[in-house]
Order: sequence, then structure tokens, then C-alpha cells
Amino acid sequence: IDQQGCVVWITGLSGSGKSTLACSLNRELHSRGKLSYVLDGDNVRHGLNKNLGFSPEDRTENIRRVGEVAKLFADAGLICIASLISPYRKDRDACRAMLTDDNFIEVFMNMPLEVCEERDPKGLYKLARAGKIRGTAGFTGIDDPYEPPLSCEIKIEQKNGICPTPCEMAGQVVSYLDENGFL
Ligand code: GGZ
Repeated sequence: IDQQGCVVWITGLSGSGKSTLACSLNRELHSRGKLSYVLDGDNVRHGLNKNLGFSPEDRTENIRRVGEVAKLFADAGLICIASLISPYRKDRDACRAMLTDDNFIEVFMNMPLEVCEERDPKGLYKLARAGKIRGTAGFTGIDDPYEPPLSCEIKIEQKNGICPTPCEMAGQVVSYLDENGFL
């Protein structure tokens, strides 16, 4: 195999476009004949992490487990795309520390809360604003913190108030991977 594995770690608020980017990027990589695999928070929480909720401790454990699995994929030579809110900086940094620094590519979905809340694909922000999210944990961005990266490899953001398309977002990551010898 001549493929150098890595982890593309996508972090950001609910509704910021993480899963959309992950899916678009995965498809683009496959079309280029590259092996990749998506670990999405929402999916992983149905299986591997079904015993975890949204308390700070559970989010930390969620990120830790996904980081370990992502590392295994990268060791196997795949491009592993992890898309989770991963709200706490120390948890993302711990995942970075599991890998060779160059092999951890942090992608920050720098979308304003208002944009994410306006999209509200699952109606969760509305529930959160109404104080109707089950359990004791807060909802990220509303009553639970999101700590943006201090330095990240890639930032996805609006230009002149316009959000990039899934294709443009994937293109940005593909360019980075290409320039850094992962393709
Ligand atoms: C944040 C929540 C919560 C709370 C349910 N806070 O946008 P979604 O709906 O489809 O994806 C979100 C998902 C977050 O899972 P992660 O594993 O990515 O989170 S973390 O990294 O913080 O562990 C959201 C939904 O679950 N969801 N309750 N209280 N998001």
C-alpha cells in the first residue's frame, strides 16, 4: 500500500456542516481511489458509544474512544474522517497527541451560532432554547461551551456572508491533503 494514513478531525457546533463535509470528502476521496472511512459522532453514538450521554465526562470519553479508533484506521493506511462536535480543546489535543503531529489534521467549522441555529436540521436548538433537552447536560453553544481551536490546519467559513458548498468544503480539505503528501 502506498497510502499514508491520517486523521481528518472535523470539529464545530451542531448544524455547522460537519457531517455534510465528512460525507462529501469521503465521496471525493473514493472517486480518487483513496481508502477513507467516516466516524460520525451521531452514528458512533448508536453503537460503540451507545452508553454515553452529553455530560462533560461522557463527551470526553466519546472523543477519546473515537480518537483511538481513528488512530487504528490511520495506522492501517486509511484517511479517517472523524466528525464530532468535540467541544473541549483538551480532548481534541489529546487525540492529536495520540498521532504523529503531521497526521492529525484539525478542521474547524467556523460557522456563527446564528447560522447553525437557523438551519436547525433536527430541531434541537429549538428544544434547547425551550429548555427541553433531555437529561442534565447542556446543549453545545446554548448552555454548554464550545472551545474553538487556537490553531488548526484548516478553517471552513463564510465568505461575504455566504457558506461554502459541500463540494467547496471538500475541495479545501483535498487541496490540503494533496499539498501535504496524503494523496
Ligand atoms: C450537543 C447534542 C446534544 C447536546 C444531542 N449537545 O447535530 P446533530 O445533533 O445531529 O449532532 C449532534 C450530536 C453530537 O454528538 P457528538 O458525539 O458529536 O458530540 S460530542 O463531540 O460533544 O460528544 C446533535 C446531538 O448529538 N445532540 N444532544 N446536549 N449535541
